[in-house]
Amino acid sequence: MTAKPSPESTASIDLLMAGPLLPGLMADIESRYRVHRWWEIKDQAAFLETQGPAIRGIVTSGRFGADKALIESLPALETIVSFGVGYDPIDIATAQARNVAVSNTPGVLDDCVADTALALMLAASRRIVEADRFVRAGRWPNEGFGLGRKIGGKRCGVVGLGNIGLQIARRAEAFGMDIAYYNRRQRSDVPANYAYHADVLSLAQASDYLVLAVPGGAQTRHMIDAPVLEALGPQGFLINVARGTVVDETALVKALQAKTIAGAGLDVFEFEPQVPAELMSLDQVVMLPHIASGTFETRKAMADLVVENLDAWFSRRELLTRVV
Ligand code: 8YV
Repeated sequence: MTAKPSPESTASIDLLMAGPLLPGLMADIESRYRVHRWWEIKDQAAFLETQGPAIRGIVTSGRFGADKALIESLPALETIVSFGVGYDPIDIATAQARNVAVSNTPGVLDDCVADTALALMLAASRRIVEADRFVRAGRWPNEGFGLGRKIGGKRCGVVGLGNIGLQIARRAEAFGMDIAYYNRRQRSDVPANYAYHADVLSLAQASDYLVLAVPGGAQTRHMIDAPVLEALGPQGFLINVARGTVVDETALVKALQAKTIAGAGLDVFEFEPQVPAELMSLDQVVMLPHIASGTFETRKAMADLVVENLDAWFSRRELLTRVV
């Protein structure tokens, strides 16, 4: 960890915080910088006019982002420091055009996100959440529960073999699964037994579990559509720890209702926190409220990296984990 710049040197730096972050992270930044809480400002247009010219940094997250209008309304903006690896709600093109440096928090959350993918695979296949509901409802003394499906010996198709995808593959391998993947480019630095597919449709055809680990944004929007779900087939599960936008959610609901796929484990949704009402009654779906990185340990590491990026920028114009 690098030394923090002195509070005297940062106290006069104006930052815009896009939304509420972890309390400890906010307290740390607010104790050393002059922070303006965007979401608490009643007249944002008036604020931009009077105080906007002083803002040198935006602190945000993969949830709150920073759009074109906001970036363009801050003439002195130098950097956008974001909490989270995904930066799809940050307008990167506008940041680049304005010469604004952007950072995210890669690396530190790979384990927890991959753990969550495996948790969802197991939960959906072994019907863990449904079984819990069965016990709680007092049904055990009078009824049998039925069987789940084994994941060992099945085919795990990873969509996006980046840092997180690789951790998912390693874990799935440890559970006895065969690994295949789709990536923009074939990777030569991964085990030779990881079978490469040049398109998602062919990977879906060759998978029992299709696990999504690609970034969000326009390039991957609705990459998982009706034909891909059909290719996954009635024994197949869709697992999403990436972004809800990667999946055509209407097509997914239809496939689950018609049982043309076996089930799904979803940490993210197309219009989160709104979840399609149709999914609520389907036992073969396990749903989480976007918690894949949500452990004390990982969120602390992400918060530390946000602070390190901020301090590195304002002490020496560097970002440790720079996107652009
Ligand atoms: C965060 C995430 O919860 O890192 C990401 O891209 O989706 C999560 O780890 C999110 O970015 C914080 O809002």
